[in-house]
Amino acid sequence: MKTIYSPRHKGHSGHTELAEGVVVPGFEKPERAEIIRARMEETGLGPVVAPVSHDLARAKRVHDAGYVEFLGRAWEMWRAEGRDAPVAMPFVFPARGLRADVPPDHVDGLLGYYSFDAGANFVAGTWDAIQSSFDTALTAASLVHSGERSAFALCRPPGHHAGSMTMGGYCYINNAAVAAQWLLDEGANRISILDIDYHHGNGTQEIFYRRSDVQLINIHADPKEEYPYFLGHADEEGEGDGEGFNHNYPLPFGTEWARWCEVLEEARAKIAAYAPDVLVVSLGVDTYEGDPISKFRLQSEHYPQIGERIARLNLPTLFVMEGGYAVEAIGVNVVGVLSGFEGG
Ligand code: Q9C
Ligand code: ZN
Repeated sequence: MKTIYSPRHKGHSGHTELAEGVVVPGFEKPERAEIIRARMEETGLGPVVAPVSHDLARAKRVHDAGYVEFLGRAWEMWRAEGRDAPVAMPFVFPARGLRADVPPDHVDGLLGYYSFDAGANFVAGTWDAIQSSFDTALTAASLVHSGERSAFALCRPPGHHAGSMTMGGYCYINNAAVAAQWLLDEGANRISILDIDYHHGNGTQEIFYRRSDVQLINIHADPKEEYPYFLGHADEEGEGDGEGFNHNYPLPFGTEWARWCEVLEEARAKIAAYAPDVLVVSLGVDTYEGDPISKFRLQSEHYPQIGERIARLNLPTLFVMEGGYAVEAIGVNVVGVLSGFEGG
């Protein structure tokens, strides 16, 4: 299996986040992708190749055009305010009772207008990293489109929390959604997205909620007790044309392999019944017992079994990197899924 990877992700570094009332260094840091790439090379899973540049029009197929353009301007607008602060972050949001239909002019207003939380911040290299992550997803998608059984998009920053016009949860462009739409635009009829990140993929759900050409299955921590809190309940089944094509499996804190795997089997049955042309896996390994921000209890030995079960669907499969923050184990766990898929 080929891995698509760009060192340009490293420009997105030195940013911070709010955690438990304190501004701390971002958990979503460059070491994550570097440790995965090192493990890839060490295990000889397959070649690691650079992405090809793609037109941002492909991102605007699932995102608001003004949103994508703001992502490209946010850092220069921040600097134009004469600020020395090395991190641009939002602090005011159009929540209930406020107007969400008029984009403000000021960068502070725009950062909040296009965010659902304060978790997608900008430093000087963030936009370049976002673009490289987008290119990585689409380059991997084109490999699968041209007949490869699978490909791995080592995207950073991740994407599944990013909605049609909202960033958050370390995500800006929704790489998996952009890849799914690209595959449809290139001739696929149906795509399934299996999101196995610990957190609900609220952005992907929002983007495809009214559509029947993308089936979305999410296995994640129950939003009643875990981030993103405001989407991911079991009764969200899609609307309009999309009714019946969205499946959420919220699970409690402390979920272990036995239960998680039962749910994966339900998900596999749903995917097999839908019979997609391509399966896109939003691959997060923050389900790991050692993850610093998560509360499931999967162990490293379980990740190859996930890959092996996904392979049994016998579908062209695109893996897109999402979360996973136990940096010392992230390489073993991600490469575990991919090598399990390839048959050990
Ligand atoms: N400081 C992904 O896994 N909340 N995003 C963190 C701990 C945000 C996770 C709280 C978690 C976002 C792609
Ligand atoms: Zn996550």
